[in-house]
Amino acid sequence: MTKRRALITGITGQDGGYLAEFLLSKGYEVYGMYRRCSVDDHLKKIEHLKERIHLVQGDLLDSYSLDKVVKETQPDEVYNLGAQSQVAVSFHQPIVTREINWYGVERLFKSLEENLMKFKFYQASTSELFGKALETPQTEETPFNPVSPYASAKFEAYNFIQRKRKEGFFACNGILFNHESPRRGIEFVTRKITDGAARIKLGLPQRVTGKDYLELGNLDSKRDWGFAGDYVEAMWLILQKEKPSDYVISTGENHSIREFVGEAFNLLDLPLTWEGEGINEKGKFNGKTLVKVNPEFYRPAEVSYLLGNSQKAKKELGWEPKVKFNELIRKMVESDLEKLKSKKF
Ligand code: G4F
Repeated sequence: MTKRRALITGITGQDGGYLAEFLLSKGYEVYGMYRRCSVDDHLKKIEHLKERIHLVQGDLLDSYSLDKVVKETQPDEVYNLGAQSQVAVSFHQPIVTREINWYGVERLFKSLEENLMKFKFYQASTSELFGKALETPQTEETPFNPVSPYASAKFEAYNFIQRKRKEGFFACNGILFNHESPRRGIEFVTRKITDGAARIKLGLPQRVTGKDYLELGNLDSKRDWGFAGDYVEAMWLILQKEKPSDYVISTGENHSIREFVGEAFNLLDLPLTWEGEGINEKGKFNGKTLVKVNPEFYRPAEVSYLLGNSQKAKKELGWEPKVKFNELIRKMVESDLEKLKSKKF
């Protein structure tokens, strides 16, 4: 029997690697698309997969390259994970964000439509679409209220996918809430915290600032954090349904950034006490300041409260998250400690 072929865009990102591993375990032939400029840095992240998947060069900004990738790979299933994924960056680079996160989806879909008879398409949609959420918890029925250029672009892509479905294509949106892991980039708050806390524990300076304390932005915002390894299974399940649809994927539990910080430091036997408010708030251990607020990390428009309800995914896909909040932080903290101890940073 011929193997089913999957094309993953954004193969060098956190989810790309986990999804490739998952699809390999299901017997797929996996093609991972990467951008030329990401070769040096990011391919390291999927070093362990290089012998088992096919790497193809392509860019969501370039239709010519997408045509080539589609013709070469002829996928049965396409997982569009490639994106400018940093919300904060989108405020400074709204145009490139829109080009990749919205028009990039249209370009890729056009290539698929023009070159293939049949394919299934998974679009990485996001809980950022809910923005200043209009109801809690958020479900597939909750109206969107995006507040960042990142979310606006993803909103247009979401609508595009729904239009394609109405035209008869098997196209689905996975509305994934935040999902983290030891492979998360340091630009995101969870990994910044676990790396930063592990450095403090080992007496090492912070990665970017070189300081002996961790600097963060808004400590009050709340996120529904799950484990990326659990969430890639949901992506696959979404494409295995008989009928295409959109699904919220979340844990149903949320926590503030402050709680995440507290738990990470607790795991390292550095229990913090919090003093002050707003930009003057500090996290201290034995009188020493280990965490400070720096308004530089505030966003022009903040999404302050996200909480998902993934009952539809549970009912229709049989999907439920396995890794809980504390376990997720433990995995990340332990991994960072180990990496730093073996100087893999
Ligand atoms: O970790 P974050 O940067 O993730 P964010 O913005 O929620 O977006 C992530 O999840 C989305 C799913 O909902 C994805 F669509 C998106 O691609 C990405 O993966 O920030 C989380 C929260 C924010 O409220 C932010 O203001 O943490 C707050 N925060 C506080 N201090 C910080 C910091 N965020 C970052 N990155 N760095 C800080 O120092």
